[in-house]
Amino acid sequence: PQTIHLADYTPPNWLVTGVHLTFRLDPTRTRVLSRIGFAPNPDAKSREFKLDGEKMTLIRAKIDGTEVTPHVTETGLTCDVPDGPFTWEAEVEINPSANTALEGLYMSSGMYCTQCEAEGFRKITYYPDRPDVMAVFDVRIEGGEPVMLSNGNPGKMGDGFAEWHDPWPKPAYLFALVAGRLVAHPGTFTTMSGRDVDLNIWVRPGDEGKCAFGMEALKASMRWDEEKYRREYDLDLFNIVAVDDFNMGAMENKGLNIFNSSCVLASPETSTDANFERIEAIIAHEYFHNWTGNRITCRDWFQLCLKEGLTVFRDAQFTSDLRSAPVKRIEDVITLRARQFREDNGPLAHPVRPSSFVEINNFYTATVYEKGAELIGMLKTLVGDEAWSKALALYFDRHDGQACTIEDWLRVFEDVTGRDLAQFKRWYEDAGTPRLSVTDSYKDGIYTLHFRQETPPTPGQSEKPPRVIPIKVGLLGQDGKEVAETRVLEMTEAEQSFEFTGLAAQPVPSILRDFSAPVILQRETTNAERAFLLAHDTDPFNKWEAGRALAREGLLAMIRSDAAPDAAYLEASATMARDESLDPAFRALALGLPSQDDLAQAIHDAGGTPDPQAIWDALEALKDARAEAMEDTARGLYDAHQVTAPYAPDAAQSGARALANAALAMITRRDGGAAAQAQYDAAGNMTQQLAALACLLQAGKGDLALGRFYDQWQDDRLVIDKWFSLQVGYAAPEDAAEVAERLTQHPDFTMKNPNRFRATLGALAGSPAGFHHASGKGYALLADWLIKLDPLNPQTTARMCSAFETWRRYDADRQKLIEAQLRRIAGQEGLSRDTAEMVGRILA
Ligand code: HT7
Ligand code: ZN
Repeated sequence: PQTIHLADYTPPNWLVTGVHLTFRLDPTRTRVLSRIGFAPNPDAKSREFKLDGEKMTLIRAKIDGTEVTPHVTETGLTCDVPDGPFTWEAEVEINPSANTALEGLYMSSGMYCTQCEAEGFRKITYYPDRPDVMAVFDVRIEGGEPVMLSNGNPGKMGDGFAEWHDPWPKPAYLFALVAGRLVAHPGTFTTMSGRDVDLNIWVRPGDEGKCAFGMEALKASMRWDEEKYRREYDLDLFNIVAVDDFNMGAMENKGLNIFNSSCVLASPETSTDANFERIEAIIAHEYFHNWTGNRITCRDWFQLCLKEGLTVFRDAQFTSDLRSAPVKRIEDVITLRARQFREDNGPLAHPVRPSSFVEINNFYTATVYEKGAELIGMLKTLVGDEAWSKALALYFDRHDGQACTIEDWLRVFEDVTGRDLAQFKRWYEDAGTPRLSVTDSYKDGIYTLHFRQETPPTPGQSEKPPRVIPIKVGLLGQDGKEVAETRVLEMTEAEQSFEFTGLAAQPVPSILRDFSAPVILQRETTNAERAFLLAHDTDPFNKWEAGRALAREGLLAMIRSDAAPDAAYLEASATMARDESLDPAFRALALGLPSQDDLAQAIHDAGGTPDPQAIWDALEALKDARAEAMEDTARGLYDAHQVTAPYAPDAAQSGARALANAALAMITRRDGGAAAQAQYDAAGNMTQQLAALACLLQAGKGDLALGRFYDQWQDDRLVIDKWFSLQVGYAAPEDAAEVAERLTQHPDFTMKNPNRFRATLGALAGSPAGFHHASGKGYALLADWLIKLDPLNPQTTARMCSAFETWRRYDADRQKLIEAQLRRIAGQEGLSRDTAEMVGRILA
C-alpha cells in the first residue's frame, strides 16, 4: 500500500465551481447523477484530470454534454479534458445495502445515511475527494422516502423528491444525505442577529422521547459559541439525525450532523449521568465544528488537528462553563493519560500533525484529538487570555472560507503577539510524552526549582529537541496557605532553573497546576508531602493529583513487595471524602483509583514488567481495605448524598449520585450486596440501576438482577449494549474471555453493529487482567473476531487493534502469545489496508 507524505502536498489541478447531485435511491441499486463545474487552478502545476472513485459502476460520463470514455481503475478515473473550464456529468450505480463498512452511502435499520469523512465521498460518485477542493452543492433526492435530508437549506419539496441547497462552499467530506422513516423532535433558536433557525433531531419512531436533552444541549451550544466567540449559525436549519450503525461518535456534516444514536439519545431511565454529560459534549463538539472545521477547514488530512484539537478544546471550555471546570479538567486528564499517553509511549506513537500515513482513518487518534487540544490549551496559557481572544477573532476573519494549515493557525498568533512560535511548533511535529523532572532547593529566602525535560524516542524519531513548556506553579507554606501567586514558568531549554524570592521558609511546591502541559512530571517526594497537598492544595487538579499519586505509590508497593495497604492513604482519602467543603463530584473522582493500565505503564516506566493479575489483586486488596477502613464514612456518604429531587442530569445531582455510588461500591464489599440490591430494586434512573447492578456483579450476586435487567430492557439497543459490556467488565480475570465468547453467541450479538461489537469485544480489550490472562484466550478471542470483522468493517477493526499496542510491556510468554495473534491477523488474505497498517505498526 502507498504511503502518503505531507511533504508531497501539491495544490489540486482543477477547482470545482459548483456541484449538482441527483440521487435515485434504491437499497441495492442507487443511481447518483452528478453535474460538476471544473475550472483550472491557477496555482496548479499540471492539468491532468483525475477523480477519486471506489466501489461503483460508471454508467456514463459526459464533458460539456458530449459522451466520453474515461480510463477507470479501482480507485478512480482519468480523462482527457479541455484546457479551460468545463462541465463534467456522470451517472454511477452504488449498492448501499452491501456497504457494511459504513463509509459512503449505506443502510442502517432500513434508513439511508452517509459518512464521508475522511474519504467516503469517493464511494458515492467520482470527485476530487480532498478537503482543499471546496464547492457549493445542490442536491436532489428521489425515492419516495418519507423524510429526505441533505446539507444546507431546503429547496423544492414534492411528491417523492426533495431538493437542498447549501450556500456555503464545503469539501466533499462534509456532504451528507439521510432518507427514511424518521420523526423529528423540533426546536427553534434565535441567533444573536435575530434570525430564527429551525432545529430538528431526527430519530426512528419510538425514540422521540429521548431527544429533549439533546435539543437543549444544541441550543446551549449555539448560545455559548455566540457569547464566547461571537460565532453565529449561518443556515436557516440545523438537523441532527440519530443512526444506529456508526463507526464513531458523530459527524459534523454542514447543517446535517449525523450521530451514533448512543451519542444523542438520552432519557433518565435509559442513560447514565455520564452518558448525559458525554452527549452534551458531543453535540457541542459537532456544532462547534461549524466554524472550526466547516467554515475554516483543513488543507489536507495531515492538518486534521487544526479542526479537531481546536474543537475538542472548545467543547471542553463549554463543559467547564456549564458544569464544573475542575471536574472536567480532571476527567480530561484521566482520559488523556489512559488513551493518549498510552499511544504516545508505544508503537503507535505519532506527532499531533503526522507527516505520513497509509490510511487516514487510522489517524483519528487520541494524539490528534486530545493532545491536539492540550496544545491549544498551552498556546492559550503562553499568550494569555487577551491575546487568545484577539487571535481567534483574527483567525475567523482571515481564514473564513479557506482550507488551512497549522502554519496558518500559528501565524495568526505570531501576528497578534509578535512572538516567534517556531519552538512551540515542535509540539505538532514531535511525537512522545516529555518527561519533566524537577528538583528544588531553598536558601536565604530564595526557593529554586530546577527542571529537566527529555522526550524518549518514538517510531521514526530518535532526536527530540527541547520544547517550550508552560509550567504553572504555586507555593504553599507549612501551614497550608499559599505563599506566592500561581506563576507560569516558561521552560524553553533542556534544563532550566526558576527562582522565587522573598520567602520566609522553604515552601511546598504545587507544580503543573491545572495540568498546564501534557508531560509526565517526575519528582522525588514523600507520601507525607502528597498527603499535605491532598489536604491543602488550592489548585483542584493538583489536589486530586496528590491523592492519585498517594494511591499509586501505595499500590506499587503492594504489587512490588506485597506491602500492606498504605494506612496514610486510607486515612487521607477518608478525610478528603468527608470534607463537606469539597464538591461531591470532586470527591467521587478523588475516590477513584489508578486504572490497571495506569499501573502497568508506571511499572513499565520504572523498568519493571507488569503482571496483570498482580495489579488486579492489589487493586482488589486496596478496595477491600478501604471499604473496611471507611465503613462508617461510606454509609454516612451514601445516606447524605441521596438525591430526593426529580432527576436532572446536571452537575450537582450527578456529583451527588457519583459520590453515593462510590460509597455503595465500598458498602457492597462489607454487606455482600444488600444495599446494592435495595438500590437496584428502587432505582428510578439508569445511573442508580447500573451502578447497583455493577456492585451486585462485583459481589458475585448479579445473576438475578442481570436477568431482570435484560427482560426490562431487551427492546432498547443502547441499554442492552450496557448489559453486554458490564458482564465482560465485571467478570473475574480468569472468566472474562469465556464470558465475552458466550456473549458473542447470544442472539442479540451482531458484529454488523459497531456499538454491540465494542460493547462485547471492546469491553474485553478494556479489562486488562482478563484480556491479558496468562492463558492467552483473551488475545485469541479478540483476534478471531477482528479477523471476522475486517472484511465487513475495516475501520472499526483497525481501531480495535490498538488493544494490542502495549504488548511489549509484558513478559516474554505474553509477548509470544500476542505476537502470534498479530501475525495471524497480518497473514489473512485480503486484509484491509486499515488493519494491515495498524498491525504492521504495532509489530514494527
Ligand atoms: N469529524 C468526525 C470524525 C470522523 C468520523 C465520524 C464518524 C464516522 C467516521 C468518521 N471518520 C472521521 C467526528 C468529529 O471529530 O467530530
Ligand atoms: Zn471533531
